[in-house]
Amino acid sequence: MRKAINRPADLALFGAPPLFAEPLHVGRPNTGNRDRLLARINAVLDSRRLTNNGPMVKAFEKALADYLGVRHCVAVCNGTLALEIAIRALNLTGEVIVPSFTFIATAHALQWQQITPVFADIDPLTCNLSPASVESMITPRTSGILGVHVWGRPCAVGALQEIADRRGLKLMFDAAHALGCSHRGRMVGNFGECEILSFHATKFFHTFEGGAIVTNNGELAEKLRLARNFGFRGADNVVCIGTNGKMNEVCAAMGLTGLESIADTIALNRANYERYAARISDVPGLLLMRHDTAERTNYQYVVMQVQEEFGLERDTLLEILHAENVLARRYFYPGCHAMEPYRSLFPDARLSLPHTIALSERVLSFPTGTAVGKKEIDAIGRLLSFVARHSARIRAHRGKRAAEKCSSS
Ligand code: T4K
Repeated sequence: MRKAINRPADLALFGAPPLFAEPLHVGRPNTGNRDRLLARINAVLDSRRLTNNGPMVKAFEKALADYLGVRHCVAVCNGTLALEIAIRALNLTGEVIVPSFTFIATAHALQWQQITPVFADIDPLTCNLSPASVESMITPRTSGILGVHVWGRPCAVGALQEIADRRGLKLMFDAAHALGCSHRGRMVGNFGECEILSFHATKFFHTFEGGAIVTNNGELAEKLRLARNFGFRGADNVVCIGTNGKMNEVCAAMGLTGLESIADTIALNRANYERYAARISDVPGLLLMRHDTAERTNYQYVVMQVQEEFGLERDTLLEILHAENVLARRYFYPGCHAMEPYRSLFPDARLSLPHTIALSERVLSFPTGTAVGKKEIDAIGRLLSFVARHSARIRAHRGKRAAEKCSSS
């Protein structure tokens, strides 16, 4: 780690060497106990059972269902496939209401199946679907609501369920961020008709690629199992349309290994989160996303909103951070509605999404997990504090450098 930053010219943005020699990433994978992982992978290789609902997948499904206190877990090859299979198994059609403030997979999983994602706005306090906005978007074509527990903070589950029941809609959740989180004391995974999880490498808990659908509905679970395996019920007997959504044995081995250390991973993320919170507590205009401390949460994302009082726009701060090798991300800018094909299909969607647009322009996710230690977080905290204190000088220095570049070219 380099240098003290005492004046704008010390910033890498202006040509100084970066604060960190190596990039700090969001989403650095955790591997858990490598020896145990390799032992499991060796067992898979020895058994020559590599996929098709083998013993590792079955053991992983059971371990995950136990962890969540949910009856059925159907492991699949990624979170997007989990969404697609669940949407189909629930017979969703026509229009489904989703937030625009989510990863693009949530919307694509609908559109991929010719179902129109209708983007509802978020509540600016929770950053999750606003039940009032959801209600205002319901039309005779609406068949369901797909809530997303963004950054692991559960949606307004009760209010959404009440709307779904009253209006005769199916409710499911994209819980890609929310493994290990609880709502009113109950683990996420137990709400709506079903919930989907992602175990992508960038998640705090991963299976390289992977995902699962969890539900307490046995009939639905049976449909999901058929759908992930081409519709086969036994050899040579296909009873419905299906796809290949299976998780393989090596991915399940990673999952079983990761589950053994999930509490340690969460503890590490929690310590990182609390350290960031302490280091930026007196930085004006940086609002750290908070968690309900009465609930369980996984602390996998360190998310801040860059507000006006910070003195620089979010994207300028992002440039400064990237120059210093702090690879913060703008999850989920600019919102699904502003990306194709939705931008062209629904050019007016933005008119009903003021809170989504405002948040997507302010938000930044910071490196956490094993990508950072105490020293790195302290240095990032000092950098943020310096930038906030000297925002006017940085702006002026930037303007001066841009003018010099112009006149020399
Ligand atoms: N629903 C929601 C709400 C989601 O957030 C997601 C996925 C899904 C559904 C779909 O689940 P999956 O089908 O993906 O299982 C990443 C992930 O690819 C994606 O899984 C995740 N959400 C999304 C929020 O983030 P990118 O395009 O930003 O990833 P990428 O490759 O830029 O990686 C992010 C950072 O992580 C980089 O700085 C590098 C680092 N990294 C990445 C990989 C893949 C590593 O250090 N090692 C790695 O192996 O989408």
